Amino acid sequence: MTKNFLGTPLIAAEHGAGLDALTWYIHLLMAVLFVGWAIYFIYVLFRFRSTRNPQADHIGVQSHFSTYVEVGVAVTEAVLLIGFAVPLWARSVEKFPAEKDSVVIRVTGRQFNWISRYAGADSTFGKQDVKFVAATNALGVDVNDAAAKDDVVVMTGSELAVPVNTNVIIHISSMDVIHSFKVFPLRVNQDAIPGMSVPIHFRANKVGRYPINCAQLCGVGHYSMKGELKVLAQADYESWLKTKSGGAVSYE
Ligand SMILES: [Cu+2]
Repeated sequence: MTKNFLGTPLIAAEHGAGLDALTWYIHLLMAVLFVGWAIYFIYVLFRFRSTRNPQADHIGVQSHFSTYVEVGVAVTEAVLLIGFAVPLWARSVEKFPAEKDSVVIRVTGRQFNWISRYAGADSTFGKQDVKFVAATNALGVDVNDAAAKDDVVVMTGSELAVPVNTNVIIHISSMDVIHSFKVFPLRVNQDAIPGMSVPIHFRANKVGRYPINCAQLCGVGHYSMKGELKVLAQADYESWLKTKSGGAVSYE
């Protein structure tokens, strides 16, 4: 599919084109069924009108045409499901890249913003435990853990950055109610559920700034729970990360 007939948003991730193509094929099948049924309905109204058929026909339809059409529709649906939907799900949702070859981020939703946390230079996240949660330590990070020292936490602005053409894994969680992390151009959407950490993955292929939306009605401030995901060139990503850490972490 080259033309975007459905007017879906810009695609900025590798798996996006396959997803949009499947959506387009399903719409196409539904359009064919809709038009087919409408034509059949009008034909039947005309063909079996009472003036032409004063007596009911007890034998009914002799031809096998409808059976062939039904089999055709079933085969098309099977091809869409087995040939497109299942492989797409397996590739885009199930098949995760290795963490060592990916940028790994933890994103936590709360009423009403997103907090992102990066592992820093050592690629290891500092330990977290609910017992460390305090007014100055919303994520419950163990500040005595050596691995926590270089972690980067972006608390304000619901801001997130990832490098382009790189595998990204985001572990999504929530601090209070159910939120949902949605970035249309990256074709990712995952509920943020308290007590759970659910990973998603993607590979962004277009540099840009894309809106993060909360896709679950999560309270009175839901409308304001939007952020920005920046897809940056590798060098820009590294300098962005530096501006955020400043070599130290503040867990306010
Ligand atoms: Cu929300």
